[in-house]
Amino acid sequence: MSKDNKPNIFPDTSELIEEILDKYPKKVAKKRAKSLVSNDPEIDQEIQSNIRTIPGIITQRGCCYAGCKGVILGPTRDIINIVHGPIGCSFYAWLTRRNQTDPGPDGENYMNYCFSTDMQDTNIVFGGEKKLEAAIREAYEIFKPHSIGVFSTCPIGLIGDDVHAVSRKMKEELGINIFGFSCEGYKGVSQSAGHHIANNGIFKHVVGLNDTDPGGKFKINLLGEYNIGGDSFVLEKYFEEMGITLVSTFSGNSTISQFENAHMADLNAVMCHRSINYIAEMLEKKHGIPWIKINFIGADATAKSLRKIAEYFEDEELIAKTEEIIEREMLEVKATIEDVKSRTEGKLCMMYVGGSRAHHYQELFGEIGMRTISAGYEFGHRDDYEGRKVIDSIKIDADSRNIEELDIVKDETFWRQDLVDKKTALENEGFGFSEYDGMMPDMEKNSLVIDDISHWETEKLIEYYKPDIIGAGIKEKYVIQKYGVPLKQLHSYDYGGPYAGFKGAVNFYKDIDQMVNTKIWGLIPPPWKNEPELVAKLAHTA
Ligand code: CFM
Repeated sequence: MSKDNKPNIFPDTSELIEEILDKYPKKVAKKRAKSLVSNDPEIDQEIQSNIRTIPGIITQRGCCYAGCKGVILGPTRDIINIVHGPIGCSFYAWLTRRNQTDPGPDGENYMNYCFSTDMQDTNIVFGGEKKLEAAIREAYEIFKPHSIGVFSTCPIGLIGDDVHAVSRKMKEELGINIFGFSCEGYKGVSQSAGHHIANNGIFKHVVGLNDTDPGGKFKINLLGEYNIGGDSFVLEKYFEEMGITLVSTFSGNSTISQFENAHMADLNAVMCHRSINYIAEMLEKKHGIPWIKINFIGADATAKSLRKIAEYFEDEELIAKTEEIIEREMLEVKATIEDVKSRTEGKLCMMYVGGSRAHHYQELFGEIGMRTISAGYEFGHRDDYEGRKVIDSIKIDADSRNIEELDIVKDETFWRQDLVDKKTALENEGFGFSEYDGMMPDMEKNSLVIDDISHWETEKLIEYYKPDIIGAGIKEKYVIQKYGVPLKQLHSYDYGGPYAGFKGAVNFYKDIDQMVNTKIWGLIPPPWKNEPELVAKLAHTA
């Protein structure tokens, strides 16, 4: 035991795993067992992920449409995104993700609107293509946008409306860019399929439309940063100060016009590997633009990422400016850590978020001395857990085969041989490109890694580990709080943030300090403590 009475090495998890699985029918237990791994960072371990959730298990996953419309295209302000489907699918399309935007110099911002074709019984029976045409025309007449995206919900695929044909027809009629996504909710096993479909659609219909040089000496795209709670605003300031031209961000605080120009950048910096690695790969294949993995969650991670970008450009002035920013910002970071650490050191957290965040936030918690005893993704793939080295060994199943892989060929006109050569030269000096080692090597021995965690499993873990805080989402929040454990929403940040960059790290330390040190949740007895509880057994085991 260390001086704060917390064990230095996490306890063996075999008993806990057994207890969790024991509740499941045999077949289910066998399947779930492959998604619960007692971590050992020293060895390669396989975790089952990106497969269908077993019916009956309460998952936190979203759908393909959520990943396409909500996650990737949702934060882009100057495109009208029409949801083709019943009105209910549009509720969560309306600013529930806290992806912020500034209105831009032209004020073209449709994010505070909600566009839906509002499909009714008759449209389901007789087809909704005419209604979609009318909706596109109406949206165009009112707003005169220069792009419209159409997003298919489940019934659209079932009744066979061709959103692509309608988009092509309307593109011709109205003379603006209009394109559709076959992102029906049931496609794939989670929102991850929607990310891929959105990446493909933007690459096919938008990227490369504008060859104007965006100007500046150092041009980058920031991929996989969505401006939740204003994160991108913090990062944009650093880039501006460094003299870096941010050609495009996919897709926090972004515009479609930026995407059109993305192939003119010199480097792709990838933040959320899960949701956007496809664009990075395609830009490299088609244009020769290299990509690096960066992370702006955590002060040390931010410093490391800014340095890596500066080093890539091999410019003394840029490197010096970067160091100046880091030194300046670290003053507040260090002072805040010094203040809060005595109250947060040794506390335990657990984290279950969609993809990258369950990994990225561990470092941020670590900076104030907190340890992650268990973490997992809702929909990450094996490479997000184990690193990209496993990509070739991932079995392609029917669900992933369903998602189109674009056939990308070299663009001779806009091929950056200079960048290809630069990459080779830097690689020879040990600079890492196209790398992501995943979450598991960064986690402690005996920490429990769980893919697509269920409510039952979460409850068992709370009883067993008694964590000081859990980072997850709205679907878990109130159940966990009733267990007396504070919950920080790591999707929407509740009402807080920004949490990216140095400023964001400072905000996070302060918020977490307050949360893990309040007694309030322990003072509210949950209903099951005072009221009778019904307990049932599964019929097959009774
Ligand atoms: Fe990437 Fe995201 Fe995430 Fe994600 Fe998401 Fe999100 Fe997330 Mo919620 S793109 S994978 S699909 S970092 S919306 S901004 S917080 S589940 S961990």
